[in-house]
Amino acid sequence: MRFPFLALSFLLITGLAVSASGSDRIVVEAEIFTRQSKDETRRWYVLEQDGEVPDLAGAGEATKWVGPKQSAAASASGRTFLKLLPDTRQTHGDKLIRGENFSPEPGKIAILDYPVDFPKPGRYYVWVRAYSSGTEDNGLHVGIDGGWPESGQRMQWCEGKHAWTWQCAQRTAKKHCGEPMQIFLDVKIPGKHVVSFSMREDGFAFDQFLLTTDRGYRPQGEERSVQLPDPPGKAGTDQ
Ligand SMILES: [Ca+2]
Ligand SMILES: [Ca+2]
Repeated sequence: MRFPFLALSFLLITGLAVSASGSDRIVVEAEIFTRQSKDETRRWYVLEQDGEVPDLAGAGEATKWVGPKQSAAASASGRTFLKLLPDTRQTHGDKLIRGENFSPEPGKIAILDYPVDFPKPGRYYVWVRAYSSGTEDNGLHVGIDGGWPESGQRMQWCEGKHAWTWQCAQRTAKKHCGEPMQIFLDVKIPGKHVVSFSMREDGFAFDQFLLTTDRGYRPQGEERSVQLPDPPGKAGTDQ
């Protein structure tokens, strides 16, 4: 599924901020993806405040999957977010089907692509703003340029149920709720790259993501998109 018309919006909404300390921050709305692939069993749907319930094309009862969650749009950035549907595993008691409602491996199901212009090489920590309602809708994978490094696997949320919550933590065998600041992408060559996300658990609700070289940065609330970078020598300016 492609949204070519979103390409321009991407340029308008995606932005880059350069903080006083010289670290970089890139904020992207989840709904401004440029490509979705491997979406036969699960697909990301755009949900908007006061928007229409999307046609799930036979994938399930739209009102059952969407209705209870559409209210989350009221507090999402841009009043719009993505929801991975259908969500057949909502509680631990629901049957776990690998390759359908759960994917321990990254890059297998429901891949979203975002072109991102990295201003410099470095380690970029990946934060995602998610809305989790239970224990089976709070996992995601992130990769870059078609690769899925270990440091992008098993993003995990435990705290912040029923509210949009930023997290940058990796689920590990020792720490199921996630090791903080263990989700990152190493960029060796600056310039354009493609950042991708894929399903770990169905039902995931995805509002924004943020990339930063500042390990100490902590996103709060709706992160504001910022203007595209100024010519070299000038710092970016908040809108
Ligand atoms: Ca689920
Ligand atoms: Ca959003």
